[in-house]
Amino acid sequence: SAVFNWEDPLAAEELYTAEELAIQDTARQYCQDRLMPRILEAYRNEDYDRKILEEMGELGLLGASIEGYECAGVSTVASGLITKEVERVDSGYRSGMSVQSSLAMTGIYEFGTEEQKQRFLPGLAKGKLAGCFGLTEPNHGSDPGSMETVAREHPTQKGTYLLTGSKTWITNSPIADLALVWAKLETTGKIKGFIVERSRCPPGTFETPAIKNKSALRASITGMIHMDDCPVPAENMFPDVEGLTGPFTCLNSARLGIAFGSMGALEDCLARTREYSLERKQFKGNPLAKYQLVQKKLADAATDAAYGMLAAVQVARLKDAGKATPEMISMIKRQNCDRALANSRILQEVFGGNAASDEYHIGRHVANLFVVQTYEGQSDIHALILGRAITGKQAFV
Ligand code: TGC
Ligand code: FAD
Repeated sequence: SAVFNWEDPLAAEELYTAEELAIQDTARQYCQDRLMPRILEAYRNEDYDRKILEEMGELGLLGASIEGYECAGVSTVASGLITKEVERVDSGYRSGMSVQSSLAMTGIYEFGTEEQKQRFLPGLAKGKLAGCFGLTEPNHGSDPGSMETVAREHPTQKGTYLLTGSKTWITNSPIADLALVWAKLETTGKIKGFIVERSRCPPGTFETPAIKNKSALRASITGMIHMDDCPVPAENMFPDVEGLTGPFTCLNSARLGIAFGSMGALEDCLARTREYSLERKQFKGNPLAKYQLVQKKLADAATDAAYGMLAAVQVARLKDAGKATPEMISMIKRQNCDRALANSRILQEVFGGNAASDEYHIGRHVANLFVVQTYEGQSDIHALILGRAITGKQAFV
């Protein structure tokens, strides 16, 4: 007969294929055996280990849903489960993987020429190359359509563009071998995508200073991109896509991944809080877990995590069937991030003063989840995307 499993209350695992379950196991084992032991020092010292990308590459975890080009070609659910296992350890590790896989690789896969795909995707898939995705600018975050970065044709060298402008809060930029940069063509004002190869940029034209002393996501590396007449060959531009459709197509993939990932972080908070509440005793030797107010916190978190997983799996399946819309992805990105943040913050209370010690991990998840709710479209921006879809009225401007 059926048994209730608090770790998977609505039996989401029933929805996975045998292959997806095996991929989840592989990812979990790697994350718990290899990432978990590193996280405290990495977070304390803001030290992202570049080798992680290669380790993930060896296991086929990068760009996992891409077909060909040395990628694993797994389902969107399997790719989501990988993301979830990484974020169960830390959102920063997931961030480093997401920009590589969902943003840089997806962009090249969806919009690159065959030559671009052959040149860049295998190296990115193996983690030999590190990629980043430059959309956000110092003056334009939620409204990337107003970006100031421009690409102008080289006055004398035909077939070369010169990129000028700054991007900020760019995950992986300080270690990136290539940056997928979005810039407006000077002639048309239309947004185009460029693959900027660091090794081909003359000194002073492409700088990627790190943003230090972050209060969250400290286990990922974040920086700026400054471009000053940075020469990029026309063969490194995506030929056919223009406008925001380019970056937003990549974001659809990354946002769906975050809907899974944030549930990994929440599940970790729940498991740690449950364990702590069973061990910690207050008032006549009773474990905290015996108290009703504590049980309600656990019940709320377990419920939101279970609902969030079912919704993410549903949208991932629809995506593979060609039936997912960007609004569905906005809905689950927003809801899962909001619920993960709100629940983790409440679960944190169960640890009392110990929550202030990083050894208990809960404070790190809470700090990270604030950023996860902010990047890839802050939750209120997703509310406006949904509001526009529901009413037909646009409320951004
Ligand atoms: P809007 O008029 O809505 O659309 C402009 C054009 O884009 C098309 N489009 C989409 N295409 C594919 N997928 C989507 N989700 C799309 N959304 C829009 C649309 O059809 C239109 O095409 P066309 O041909 O008619 O031009 O554009 P808007 O300027 O009004 O946009 C408003 C808004 C709020 C929707 C948008 O700007 C937005 O989503 N803002 C949030 C910005 C954001 O998400 N930035 C993310 C930066 S990357 C990042 O954070 C990585 S962190 C990763 C990590 O470390 O893990
Ligand atoms: P703003 O756009 O200034 O928004 C501030 C607040 O105002 C938000 O709460 C927002 O919801 C609200 N707001 C804005 N407009 C409206 C409106 N019309 N109506 C109501 N409320 C509104 N970007 C990349 O391109 N690549 C990356 O790899 C990347 N990695 C990141 C890593 C980290 C650690 C962080 C913190 C950010 C990263 N980002 C990246 C940037 C991220 O996508 C932006 O921070 C995010 O899109 C929000 O933009 P903003 O910070 O400029 O906030």
